[in-house]
Amino acid sequence: MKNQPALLIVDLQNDFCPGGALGVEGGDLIVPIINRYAEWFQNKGLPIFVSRDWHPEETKHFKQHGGPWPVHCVRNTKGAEFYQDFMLPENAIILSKGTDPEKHGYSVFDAHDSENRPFIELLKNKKVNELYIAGLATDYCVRMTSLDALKNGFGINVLIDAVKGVDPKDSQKAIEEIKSMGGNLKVLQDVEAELKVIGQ
Ligand code: VGL
Repeated sequence: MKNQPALLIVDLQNDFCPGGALGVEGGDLIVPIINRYAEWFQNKGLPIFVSRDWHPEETKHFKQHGGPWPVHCVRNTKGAEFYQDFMLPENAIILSKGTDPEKHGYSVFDAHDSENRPFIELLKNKKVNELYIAGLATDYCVRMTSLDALKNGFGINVLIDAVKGVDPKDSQKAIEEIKSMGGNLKVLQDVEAELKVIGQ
């Protein structure tokens, strides 16, 4: 089957960037690289999905309700907005996750678009079978999303120059795990070379 790629940018939100409630060290440094990936996919007319953590005020995801995390990415707050330097592509499809107060919602496969359509349905509609994954955080949402993608039969490419994790050791482990399950690791140069020949 022909490859039908799509870009997936995970949780590039204020609360996950330095200064945010759950700031990932260096999370802001990947933003210019992500903008480059987005430009390539946009110019080639390929789908771009952008996820966001979009929690209610009360969720078992937060410490005060028995979960592991400080309050972050509460929907319609500054912390949940996309990071200022991220150039949200015009045609990006926004996916919200973590909306169910009973679930963590780490994986983008738990996310829905504005019409409540699940991510996997959107992928199938667009006949996407290969994801290029960037964003935050390597050891949580990027990891869970990558493993879910593989489980569901999608090819995946983790863009290792465009992801950052909460814990460097856990992030390294996550990358190795993804690789051992069949995921590819790529950098901008690899993807530029692949996309250059599309549509020529
Ligand atoms: C995430 C920790 C808590 C993530 C979300 O987006 O990777 N990490 N909630």
